[in-house]
Order: sequence, then C-alpha cells, then structure tokens
Amino acid sequence: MKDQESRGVDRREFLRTGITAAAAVAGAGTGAGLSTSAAMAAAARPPIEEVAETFLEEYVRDVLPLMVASNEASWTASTDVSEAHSAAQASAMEKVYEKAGARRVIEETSRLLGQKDQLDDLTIRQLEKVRLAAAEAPGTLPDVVRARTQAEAKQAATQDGFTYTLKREGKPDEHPSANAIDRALINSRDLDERLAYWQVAKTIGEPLRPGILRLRDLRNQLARAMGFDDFFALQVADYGMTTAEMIALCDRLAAEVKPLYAQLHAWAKHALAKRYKAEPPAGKIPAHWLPNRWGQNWPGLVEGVDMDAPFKGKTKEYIAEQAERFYVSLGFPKLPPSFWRKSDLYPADPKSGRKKNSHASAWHIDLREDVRSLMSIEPNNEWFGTAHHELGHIYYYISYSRPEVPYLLRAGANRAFHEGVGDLIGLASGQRPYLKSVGLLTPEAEAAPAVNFLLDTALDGSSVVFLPFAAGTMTHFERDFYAGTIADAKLNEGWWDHVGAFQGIAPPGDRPETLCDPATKTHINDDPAQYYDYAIGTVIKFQLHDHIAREILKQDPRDCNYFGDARVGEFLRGILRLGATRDWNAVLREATGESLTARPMVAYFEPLMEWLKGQNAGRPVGWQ
Ligand code: X8Z
Ligand code: ZN
Repeated sequence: MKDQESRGVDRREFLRTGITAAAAVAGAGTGAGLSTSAAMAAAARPPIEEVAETFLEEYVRDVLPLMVASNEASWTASTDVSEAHSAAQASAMEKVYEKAGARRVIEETSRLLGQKDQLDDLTIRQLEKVRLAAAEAPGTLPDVVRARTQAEAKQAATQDGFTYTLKREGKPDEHPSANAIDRALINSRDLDERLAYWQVAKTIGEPLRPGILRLRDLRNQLARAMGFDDFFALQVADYGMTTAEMIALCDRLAAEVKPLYAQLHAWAKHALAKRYKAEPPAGKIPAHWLPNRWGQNWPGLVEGVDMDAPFKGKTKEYIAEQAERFYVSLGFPKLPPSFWRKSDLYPADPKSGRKKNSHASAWHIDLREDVRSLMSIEPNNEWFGTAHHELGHIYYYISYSRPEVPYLLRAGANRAFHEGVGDLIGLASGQRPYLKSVGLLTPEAEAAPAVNFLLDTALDGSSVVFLPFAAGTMTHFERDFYAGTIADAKLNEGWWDHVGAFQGIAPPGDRPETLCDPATKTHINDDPAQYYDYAIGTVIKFQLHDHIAREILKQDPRDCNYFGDARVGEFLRGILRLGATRDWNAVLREATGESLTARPMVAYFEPLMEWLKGQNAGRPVGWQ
C-alpha cells in the first residue's frame, strides 16, 4: 500500500465511487460473494445510475490531481509568503476551477440531480458536492472566477505578510507577532498597555479593507449566477439549509446560552475591574479589557487557576506530541511520519525573514495519506487546546480516507462535525483527572474548588463565551455583509452593532471607517461565510461529550477521563470513518439519541450558573 501511495495516485482508487465501492464492501471477504453481489448490483442499477457513476469517476480523475497540486501551492504560499508563491497558488487554483466549474459539469450535474428518484443515495451526495463546488467557480463566468481567485490570493498574501508595528512613547518601534499580542492581552494588567496592544491588533484591518469589499462582490456575483441569493446562501447550502434556517438555528443556540452568558459577563466585568483597579463599567465591557483580540474567549480570568503554569517547563514539541498521545491512547494510529516531516508546527524564526500564516489550520493535501498542520505552537494552554483541535481534523481525515468512502465524500458529516471533534478531545484534555494523570495539574489548580475549573471552561476555548461571537456576531455580520444590508462605508459600524448586541462588548473609542475591524478576523478573509461551523461544532462537542461520559465511561461529564479508553475511540471512529456518506442529522441522532441541541452544554454548566447568581447578587446583569 505504502509503495503505491508514494508513486502517486492510483487510478483504480479514483474509480471507486458511489455504489461501486458499496458493492465491493458488501461482498468483501468471500471471493464468490464479491462477484455475485457486484453483478447483482450492476444488474439492478438503472441506466441513469450508471451514467452518473461514470460521470463522477471522470470528474474525480480530472479534478483530483489538479486539486492536489493546488493544495500544494496553497500550502507553500501559506508557509512561505512571497509574490511568486501567491501567483503560483492563484494559477494552480484556476486550473482546478476550470475543470470543477466547467459548463458541462454544471449542466450534467443539474440534469442528473433532476432524476434523483432513480439514483443511489451515495451518488446523490457526491453529485451535490460536485454541484456546490461548481457553484464556487462557474465556467460560465470565467473572467469573474479568475478575478476572484487572484483577489483571494492577494488578500491571503496581504494578511499573512502583514507586520504589526507597536509605537509607544519613549520606546523604539516594536513588531509583535500575533502570539505576542495574544500574550499581552492575556497577561498585561496595565490598561494603557492593553489599549496599545488592542489597537495594534486592529491595524491589519486597514490594508485588508479594499480586498474584502472586492471579494464580497466577486463571490456574490458567482453565487448569484448559479441561482443562490448570495455567497452566504451558497456556503450554508452544504448543510442542506437555507440562510433563514441557519440564522434561526444560530439564534436558537445563542438564546439557549444567553442567560449563562449574561451571568458570566457580569462576573467578568467585576473581576476585570478589580484586576485593573478600575470602576466596573455600567453596561458593555470595553474590548481592550478582554484577554482576546475579538473577545471570543476569555482565558486567564480565574484567580488560582493558572492554566499556563504547568507548561512553563515544557517544550513546544511536547504540546504536539502530547496531543497525539491522547488520540493514540483511544486507539487511533500514530500520525504518519510524513505528518511530522511535512507539517509546519512552530513559529518561524524571526531572523529567517520567512513569513507564514499565523492562524492554525489542518490540511488534507491529497484526500489520502498526506495530512499536515500549520501552527505556531508555543508551550502554553492556548496552544495545548489548539493542537488537540487541529489533530481532530487530522484524525478525521485519516479515518475517512478508506476505499469505501468516495473521494467526493471525504469530508465531515458536515463542516461543524469537523470542527467539533478536535474540540471534544480538547475538552477531554482539560478534565482534571486526565491533567493530574499526566502531571499537568498544579497543586493550586488541584486544590481549587471545582466551580473555578468549570468557570475557566465556560470562559475559555469554544464554550459559553464563544457562542455569542460565533453564532451571533460573526454569523450575523457575514449574513448582512453578503446580503448587502451593511453599507460599504459602514462596515465598522455594522460590526460593532453586532458585537454590542450579542457580546455586550464596546470598542474603546471611535472606530473610523478607514479601518476594518471585521477583516482582522482571519475567517472573514479566507474562510468566508462559514463561522457558524464553530458555533454548531461547539454544541455538538458537548452533546458527544455528555454521551461519552455518561453512557460509555459512566463518569461525571465534569470530572472524567477518556485517556486510554478504547471504547471511546471506537465510538468516535464510528462517526469519523463515515465521512460525508450519511445525513448529518441522522449521524448525530444515532450517536447521541438527540437532535442538535445546547441542552447538554447548558446542563454541563448548571452548578456554575447557581454559583454565578450568588456572586452577581445585587449587580445589574446584562448591558442594554
Ligand atoms: O480557526 C479555528 C481553528 C482552525 S480550524 C484554530 N478556530 C476558530 C478561531 O480560532 O476563531 C477554533 C475555534 C474557533
Ligand atoms: Zn478547526
């Protein structure tokens, strides 16, 4: 097998799409059974099914090699920013789009999907993926596709090549990395210094502003030509949902955690006021008070629970290796040597002059064995969580890369599942029994009351504080942005309206419209109209965790240990290995017994809610 992989892509693998693969699996093991069932499947197949299968085979044969080349070019452009790499990335992407969005592909997909009643479910699923990929780059508008591809590569280069410059009176200019800005916002107790770092974090929005406006128009133009209301509607369609349904879902999730968020907001405001020796603000929290550039999570607020402390003596390599050990302990394989060889896991040496994307990501280069991650790991709690998150993507890739899953369905049950898996292991890796067992629990943290730990979990990572940002601010801003209901001259105003309403956070002073605060969030530029993935992923994470702790481990969900438990691994692999071959609602219901709901998430924090109400007694809660 290994030999074959290193020689490149095996054509026979391409050809295993749709029912062809299913039939091969059904008959596997018995030589005679294989040919009989394959023959029976062939005989029973309506002619249109055969046409569809041939179409899909040819599509994969044509598109996959171009996609692999394009992924390689994007990887190079993201890990070593230069004009030449950016141009190569755009040119490789154009080649994919030329094939994937070809007029014939659009016409044939729509013709075949018009006869769904005669098609196999797996075939329909693959055709839907082909249809959505074509809608991203319709060959009917080649000039617009080209313009968009180039604008995207340019925006990525502007973002990834940006240098922050911190100017402070009486000090020489500094050029902090994104990691350094994050550290300052977590650790500094000096409000002037905090403001300086917060403001410098927002300077990247200005050069990104023209590009994001142009990208919005190009993305919309293509999506509308393909019959979608706008680009946001096209991205949501991957869930089989409309924009209105997605917004209603996100609003429901945000509403379910709102009472708890309001209590956390009131508590944090007073805790921070004490920390900065300032008066608690009457309503919203000033953005530069919070320990994150967007207020999307609030780490380090709980006194006595210093989650960074255990990592002080550790190396950056330890972070990645310990995350791998967690997955391996559940029965997942060790990461392939190529992962360690080809990934780019640590900060670039500033002396090297090399610039790389500063945001973590996981890559499935060839939809087979070539999996990589791009990170800038430092030994601290934030990167500990992020490393578990990224390896969740990697183990998802590995689990569904098997012959039974057609290439076109080597994706998550939906994109939110992909985000939720690593976060789930991140949640598990933050449980005290596990931390204690691997020596990552300081005596102070061990002695701290359980509610302090719960509080830290609610504030940090993808959790309670995160939902108003993900389901609220980001999702609503992008919906409005692509629908055109926010004027070009009012992007900051529109952004801060949402931040204020959903998160109860206010900017420290005027935000001129020459800046562009939404574009400081990487996903707005390079993962557009998809942030609800993280909101839904967060909710799924708590659903899965609740099931694993109660039904599999028979342990308290707030005090449990997955490490070394093969049953947990088996349960997870049962979901991961399906890829996108099944409807995500069904996968979730079968795995947990429930449809999508924040119920287990709210239940997880029930004791915290009671505690917060006590702490906040007599204080105004909310910010309106
Ligand atoms: O972007 C990410 C991952 C990569 S898929 C690190 N996350 C979101 C963010 O950083 O804004 C994980 C949580 C939310
Ligand atoms: Zn992710």
